[in-house]
Amino acid sequence: MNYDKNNIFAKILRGEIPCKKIYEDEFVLAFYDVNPQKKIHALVIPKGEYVNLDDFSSKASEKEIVGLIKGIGAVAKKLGISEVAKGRGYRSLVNVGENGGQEVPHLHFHIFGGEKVGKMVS
Ligand code: DGP
Repeated sequence: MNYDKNNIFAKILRGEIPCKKIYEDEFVLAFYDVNPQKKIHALVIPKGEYVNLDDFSSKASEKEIVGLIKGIGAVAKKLGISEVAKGRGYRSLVNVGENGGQEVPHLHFHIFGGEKVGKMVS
């Protein structure tokens, strides 16, 4: 699986284009989606170069895998939507490839919240 270093999220990671940052640590960067589908719509991306979840699950180190999952939890908490933060919950999903509807070829988890998210798949 070839990683395109010029994809938009690679450019955001390098600071070449701006984002509305929510959270950052050693393993992840989280920022608001430019085209929000719900009241709160965030994206959490690993700092490593992974095309999608297949690529990540087969090549990422255990530290990176744990870091990404913990990062998603940290972002939901920071946004005040996690049940840990006494929020009302949220949905996280990841699109993979053509059938999954993935547009940007750098792995990203969507986080939707701030309101009832609705039907799981339309
Ligand atoms: P997906 O279809 O799962 O690949 O979702 C890609 C998401 O990325 C989509 O909801 C819009 C968002 N997006 C695309 N370009 C940018 C950008 O330049 N900045 C930000 N913040 N989000 C972007």
